[in-house]
Amino acid sequence: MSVKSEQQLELEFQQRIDKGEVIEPKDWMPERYRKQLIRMMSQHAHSEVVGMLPEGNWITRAPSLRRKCVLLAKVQDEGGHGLYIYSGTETLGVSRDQLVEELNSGKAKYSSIFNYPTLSWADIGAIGWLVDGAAIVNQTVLAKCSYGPYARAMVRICKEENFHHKQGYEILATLMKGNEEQRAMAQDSINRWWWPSLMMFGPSDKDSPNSADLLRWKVKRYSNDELRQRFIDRTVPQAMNIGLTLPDPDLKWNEETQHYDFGPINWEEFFQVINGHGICNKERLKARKKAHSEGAWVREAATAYAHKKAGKMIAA
Ligand code: FAQ
Repeated sequence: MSVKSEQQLELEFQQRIDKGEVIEPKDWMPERYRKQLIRMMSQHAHSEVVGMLPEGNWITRAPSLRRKCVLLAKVQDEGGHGLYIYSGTETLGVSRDQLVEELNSGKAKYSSIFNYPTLSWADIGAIGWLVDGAAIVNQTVLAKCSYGPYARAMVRICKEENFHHKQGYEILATLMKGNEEQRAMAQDSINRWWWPSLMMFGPSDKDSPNSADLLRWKVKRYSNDELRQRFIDRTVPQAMNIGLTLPDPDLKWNEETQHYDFGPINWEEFFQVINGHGICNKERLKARKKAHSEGAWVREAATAYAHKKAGKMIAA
């Protein structure tokens, strides 16, 4: 029996990708593909979990029982998304403990957006509308990515994110129908969240070191800039509908390109945030570490229970 060379395996792998086949955990894959997926998926899982913090901050202060129930459900959904994606990442041969350790030690990245503070109730609307809105644009495409477990996790996650998106928009639409102070609160929130939401799509294509590999392997189907543009085109009319002004004087419809033109993004701010120097980076990490150590007894109890159950099954 002839043994295939690494080069031959890579060639066949790329042919499978080009034909649109889905790669499953037990299939052969290049080590770089596996590593890129672990990097991207674990960052995504961490983002879902850290993303619970800015909204969790408002659960006790939601303005009505209905708002409180909806927000509680949303925050729980985000925790669930983290779990699906951690489980998906584990299929690549890395343990969740290892990934969590990387997050808690400050080594791993998570989305820049969650390093901004939630200063008012309107920020909960802005997160649902803009942050979940951006996440949907990105994740709808990831639901067709080449790695099966990640793609399948995205299908369910996108359904839930759509509900999050609508609840955020509804919060803002309600505030915009309210008094002057409520409208000002909504506008102030959009002024603060618009630009960081655009940064969620990552650096511009020319500064994105991972995109070439990810596009070739059909993990990404569109570039960072293409998805950012898609989000802007979709979001501007929604802002107009409820009377919000997006804080960009250069934003205007371009008949020729059939897209909205927009002003320059502050990439210096983006790189500061992803390198640990955003407004809330330290606070977020501290909160995650505290939650992890306070949850130790739950993990120990679950492990003890699992061992006991396994022992009984062996004995039976
Ligand atoms: N924040 O070469 P690229 C959510 C890093 S989920 C932090 O372009 P890539 C749900 C990047 O990791 C939001 N770091 O990277 C929710 C890389 O660093 P590395 C999360 C960022 O991977 C809603 C370096 O910059 N979604 O919101 C960011 O090709 C509401 C160079 O960048 C996902 O993770 C950033 N924004 O493209 C939860 C989706 N952008 O690792 C709660 C999956 C870039 O080389 C409440 N991920 N970096 O040291 C992706 O689609 C991609 O990973 C991108 C980045 C597009 C984020």
